[in-house]
Amino acid sequence: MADGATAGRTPIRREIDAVVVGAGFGGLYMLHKLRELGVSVQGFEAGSNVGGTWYWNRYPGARCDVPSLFYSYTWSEELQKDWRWSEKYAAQPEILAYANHVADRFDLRPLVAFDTRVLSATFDEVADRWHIVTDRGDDVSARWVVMATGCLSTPRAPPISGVESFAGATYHTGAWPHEGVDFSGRRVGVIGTGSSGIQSIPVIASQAEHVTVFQRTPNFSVPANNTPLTDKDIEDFWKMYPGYIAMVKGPGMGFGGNAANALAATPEERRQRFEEFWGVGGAGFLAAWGGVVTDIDVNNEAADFVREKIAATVKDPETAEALKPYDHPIGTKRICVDTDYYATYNRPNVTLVNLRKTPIEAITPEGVRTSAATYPLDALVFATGFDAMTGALLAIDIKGVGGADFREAWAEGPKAYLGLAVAGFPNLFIITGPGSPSVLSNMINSIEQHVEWITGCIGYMREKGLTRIVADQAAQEAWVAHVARVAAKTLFPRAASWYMGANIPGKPRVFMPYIGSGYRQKCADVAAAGYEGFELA
Ligand code: N01
Repeated sequence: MADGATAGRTPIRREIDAVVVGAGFGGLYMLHKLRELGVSVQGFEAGSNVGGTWYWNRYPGARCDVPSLFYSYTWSEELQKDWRWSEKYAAQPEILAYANHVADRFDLRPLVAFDTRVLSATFDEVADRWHIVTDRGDDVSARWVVMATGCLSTPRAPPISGVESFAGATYHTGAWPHEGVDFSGRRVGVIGTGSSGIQSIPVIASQAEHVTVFQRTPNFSVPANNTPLTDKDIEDFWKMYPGYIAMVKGPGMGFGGNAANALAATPEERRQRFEEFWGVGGAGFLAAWGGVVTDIDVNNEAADFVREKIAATVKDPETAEALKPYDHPIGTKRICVDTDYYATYNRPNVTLVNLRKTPIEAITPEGVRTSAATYPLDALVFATGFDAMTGALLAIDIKGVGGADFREAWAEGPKAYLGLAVAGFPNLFIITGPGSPSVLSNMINSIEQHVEWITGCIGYMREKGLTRIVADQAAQEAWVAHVARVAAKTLFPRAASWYMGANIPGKPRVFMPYIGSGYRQKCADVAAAGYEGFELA
């Protein structure tokens, strides 16, 4: 189906059982499960097609940092067997093709109104129903609302002075033009060196006349060592599949990491194992030893190891030094996974500008002016990230019981029971919300667990003839405190990361994902106890 197929449609005005907001991996599976349950459901999606994050993030080099075979739904073994990934780490077009394949194969598209942004959701406490209003004039009444709005779906560009005066083209990695961008013969500036910058810079540099990277904070990056997937890889995958399923469906959602005790090993053994994991590549580097994200000494060794790799790769010593991260323990900002990132700085057409030494003063019609120089540019790429985990939810005007304002409820930071539901906002569920493992886990596994839990809950309510479920304030507070306590035992709060909300000026600093163990079991226990911690009516 072509993008924009719902353009010009008539507004939807109907009573329905459930609304699902978002048609990324979370929304697609939620739609499928609700329809299977016999629930009438309407999806809304701001994009012109399915795919969510993979629909929007089309920048050059965009690729998953979870191996493709594990970045696949597990709920249909036939689907899993039919789809053949071509590479260890799939590139964005292939992942988007997979999302489209799922939508077609399970006939999910007719359930979704595309090009439609949900503006508001208002709870009618007499009828126990939500009123959903969209920017296309839809007005839908639904018993349940599921927010499958994504964790990294609200791109953010910093308000640098003069940005609107720039005469060249500007792009954001999180909202990349569908037709692609040809940088041949152009002088390109890239602001930002998180995962998006680190993935896109080598590809842009291979095309552009010159790339100037404006780096404020260096990040740790591990090589992907991406390879094509062979028949043998697929065979091996299926051999270990039952064990993998047992792990992800186990009590902890795969948390626990590698138990290898770094402190019981010699420095040579520790180094040897870091080297092995570096050779394999990918974010799994952090699991080389237990304790990398909890013990600062182990962490320092891992960080030193990566800094040595940077020094060994980047020929210019000043550039190498500027690329070494020192401001946060490794892993406490999302570790980046790259292809040729550090080596790209050996290219004659790439310049690194260290904004810690020479900050940006303004963007001018010609380019970027720092305290030391002006860099003339034809194009400027913002790889400056997202208002993570809360941005998409807070963009919707949500009013709960007694007119409770969702934005006010989260004014001091997000508060959700199990990351799934919010006190004061009945019959509203969040997929991979703050307070759940979410972005610290394999998102596909977490999405499946939430979708299945929500489906079970809605099924239970229908069976019992219940019209309202709402998180209990005390249960929510206890969970939020637990999430914070667990995070405080790790090194994560030491970083000014988007996990902490630190990339958005004024955003409350709260460690948003849940990093404890036993999450899946906890959710199952809550359900088994008749939805303990919820009030049902
Ligand atoms: O965003 P980021 P991202 N002047 O927030 C810089 C996922 N993801 O899009 O750290 C100059 O990490 C900012 O600098 P600083 C993944 O979970 C996954 O790269 O604030 N610079 C930083 O360098 C990831 O973590 C993949 O000092 C400014 C950068 O912009 C998450 O998405 C691929 C600035 C933003 O980095 C977000 O990644 C891509 C300013 N005023 C993304 N403001 C996969 O591999 C901000 N910056 C699956």
